Amino acid sequence: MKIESAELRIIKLKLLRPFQTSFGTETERTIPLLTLCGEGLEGYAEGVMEVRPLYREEFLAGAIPLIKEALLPQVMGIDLANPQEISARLAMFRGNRMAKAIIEMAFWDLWAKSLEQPLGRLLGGQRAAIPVGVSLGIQKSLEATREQVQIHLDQGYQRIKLKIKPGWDTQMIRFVREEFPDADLTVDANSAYSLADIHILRELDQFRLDYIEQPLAYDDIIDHARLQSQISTSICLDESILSVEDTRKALELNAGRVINIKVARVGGHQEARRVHDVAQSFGVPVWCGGMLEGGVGRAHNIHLATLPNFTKPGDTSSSSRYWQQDIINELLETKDGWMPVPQGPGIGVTLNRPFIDLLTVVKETIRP
Ligand code: OSB
Ligand code: MG
Repeated sequence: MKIESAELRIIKLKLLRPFQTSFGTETERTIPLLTLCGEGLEGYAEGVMEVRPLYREEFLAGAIPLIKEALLPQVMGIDLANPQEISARLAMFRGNRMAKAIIEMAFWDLWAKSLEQPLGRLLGGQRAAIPVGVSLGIQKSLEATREQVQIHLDQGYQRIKLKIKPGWDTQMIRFVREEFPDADLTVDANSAYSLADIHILRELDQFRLDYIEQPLAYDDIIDHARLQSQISTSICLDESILSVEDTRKALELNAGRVINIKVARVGGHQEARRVHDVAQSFGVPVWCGGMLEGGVGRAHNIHLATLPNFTKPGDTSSSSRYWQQDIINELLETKDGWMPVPQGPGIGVTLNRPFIDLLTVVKETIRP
C-alpha cells in the first residue's frame, strides 16, 4: 500500500457543555483531521493534541508543521508492507507520539479497508460491543454533580468518573458516595496533587473508588509507586504512560494497578496493543480513555477497545453527549452501557463532508 496523497484539515467543533478538569475548561475542540489516500481508498484519523499543552507537552501549532514537513515525507509515496512500517519509519523522531499517531491511525484505517476487514478484528479484537462509562467534568455545585451522576446512571453507563482538583475532592466524593452507595465510581485528578497531599489521597480510601486516575505529576512513575504503597485504592495511570516501556517500568515498580490506554498518547494502535499486552502479562486490566474525540477518533477508540484485556468500562461514551452534530454520518450511541462496534471495513464510519466543510478553518493537500 502506497500513500499517494494526504489531506490535512483543522476543524472546530463546539462542545454541547463546557468540560472542566483540574487543568482548565474546554468549550470547543480544535481537531486536526487527516485523510490518507491510496489504491482508491481513504483512511481517516483525528489528532488529539490541544491548542495549548495542558494535558501533555504536545500542542496543535507544534504538531501541524511537524506532521507536514517531517513525518508525512517519511511515509508517503513508498510501498508500505503493513502499518508497523509506519511506526518503524517514524521511530527516528523522538517523542511527539500524538503527531505520529494521527498518521499511523489513518494508515491502519486505510490498510484495514484494503483488506476489507474491520479495524478491531485486525488488531486482534473479538467483541461486537464494548463496556463504557462516562467522564464527568467538574460541576458548579454538589447538586449539579448529583444530577449528572443520576442522569448517566439512568442511561446505563457502567461507571462514573468524576474529575477532581484540590478543593473539589473529598467533600464532593463523600456526597456522591452517600447519594449513590452502589455506583461504580472513580476519580481523575489529571496530575493536580503531589506527595505532600497524601492525607487527602488517603482519605479517598474510604469511598470504595475503583481507582484514582493520575493523581501525581504527568511525567512521574516513582512517586506514584510510593503513593500506591501507602493507599489501598488502586492507582490508574493515564498521562504518565507514553509507551510499552513506560508501562513495563510502572508495573514493575507497582506504580499502579490499572492502565488508561489512549491510542494517540502512546503513538498509535501498534503501541496501544503492546501496552495492552504487557499490562495483561502483569494481570493488570486496561480501559480505553478519551480526549473528547469527534466520530473518527471515537470509532478508532471503539475498535481498539475490542481487545480482550479492555475489561474495565472506558470513556468512549455516546457522541450525543459531546456534540449537537457529529462529523460522521453514523451515530455512535451506547445502549445500556455498551457501545456497539461500527460494522464494515476499517473504522466503519463515513465522513459527513458537507458538515466538515462548514467546520474547516484550514485545509491542505500534501503529495509525496
Ligand atoms: O484525563 O482522561 C482524561 C479529556 C481531555 C483530556 C484528558 C482527559 C479527558 C477526559 C474525557 O477525561 C474523556 C472523554 O470523555 O473523551
Ligand atoms: Mg485521565
